Amino acid sequence: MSEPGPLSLHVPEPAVRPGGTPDFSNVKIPKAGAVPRPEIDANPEDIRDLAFSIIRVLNRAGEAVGPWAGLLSDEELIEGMRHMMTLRTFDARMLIAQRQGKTSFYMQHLGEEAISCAFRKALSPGDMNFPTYRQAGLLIADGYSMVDMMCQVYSNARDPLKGRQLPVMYSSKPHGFFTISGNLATQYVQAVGWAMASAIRNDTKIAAAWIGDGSTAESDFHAALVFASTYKAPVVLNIVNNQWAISTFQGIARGGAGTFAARGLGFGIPSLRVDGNDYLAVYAVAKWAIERARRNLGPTLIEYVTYRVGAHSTSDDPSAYRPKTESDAWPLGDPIERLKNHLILRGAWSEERHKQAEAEILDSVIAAQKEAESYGTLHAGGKPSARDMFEGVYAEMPPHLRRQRQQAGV
Ligand SMILES: Cc1ncc(C[n+]2csc(CCOP(=O)(O)OP(=O)(O)O)c2C)c(N)n1
Ligand SMILES: [Mg+2]
Repeated sequence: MSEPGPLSLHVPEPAVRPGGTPDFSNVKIPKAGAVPRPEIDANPEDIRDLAFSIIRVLNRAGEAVGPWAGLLSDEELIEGMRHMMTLRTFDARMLIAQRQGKTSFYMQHLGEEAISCAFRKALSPGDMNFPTYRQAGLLIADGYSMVDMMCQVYSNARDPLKGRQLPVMYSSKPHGFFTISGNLATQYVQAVGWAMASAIRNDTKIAAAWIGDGSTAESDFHAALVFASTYKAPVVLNIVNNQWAISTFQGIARGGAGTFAARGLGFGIPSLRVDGNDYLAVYAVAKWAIERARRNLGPTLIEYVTYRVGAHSTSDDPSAYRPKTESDAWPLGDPIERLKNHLILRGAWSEERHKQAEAEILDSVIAAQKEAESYGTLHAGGKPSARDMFEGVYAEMPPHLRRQRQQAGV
């Protein structure tokens, strides 16, 4: 054998950079309906393949096919459609509001609407999500007030969080939406801890953890999996793989694992991959995992395969690191278009009804925006009181804060 040469590091690179032709030939997409639906008490060893495939229900023709289909009625699907359209319209209005200086910051969901909207419909009241900034559909699909959401984005006098959180970092206990933390991956340990507490109290409520592809590189993600696996905590561990973590492509955090779902296998956690742009598939897989948790069968890990069509946030310019046309080349399509085609095929929807719904939804979002703006925006109108800064953290305010509050005269 020859002498070994000098060592070198392997640094994964995305397939294409700006100026190149988008290429997703590495994303292997099975036919819709091709992946089996195991019993919810299946032995994790027997369903390892599900971590390397993609569960899909809607085929290219818009039909719902295979063992994961058939769970939702026309009415439920139309409701899901409206939720996704509402989230998209909400995003578009808030993006403009940021450009107009009414808020400092905004984060969109463009292309990822099916995931949070469908997941919420599979949960029960009292269950708790530990979301990231890209799951506002959990609130929209649960009927949370858009006015309150906008007031939070504007940090105005009616902001439920009183200007203490970055815009889009909502919080609503009654809607099962734990306060968003900007520190990525903290959601995972908190969700598993909450789920363990629910089991210790012999309660019936389950938790859902949320994380992005990039954030799975954080140690909190791995620590959470240890606890979920050991104690069989009643938790659904969601990974939203939208291909990018700001300018870093998913291959960096995925590393040598074939898929993000495969991360769960080493922990003996049933791990599934699902088409994140297919409302029916997301709902079906969420339902499966939630039922497992509820029946005390333990955690399930779900990787949603999707694409972040918009910029990471209003502070980001994706043309610096990926081809401008990459989102057009994304092979799993657009979640709203796909559900629309399916509903039309079922005879439950039409182009005209879609246009009408778009107009109605835009009207309701604009009305909510007008109302929210009557309470102020970032630089105009009402603001939370400076006194609020001191409230709501300590049961008993420490002396140094009391002094500061006195100095501020509030
Ligand atoms: C602990 C921590 N590290 C870094 C950041 C800065 N940061 C904010 S979002 C982000 C990218 C996250 O990407 P991903 O997890 O894929 O989620 P996505 O934004 O794609 O939904 C980074 C690095 C942070 N907020 N917290
Ligand atoms: Mg990402």
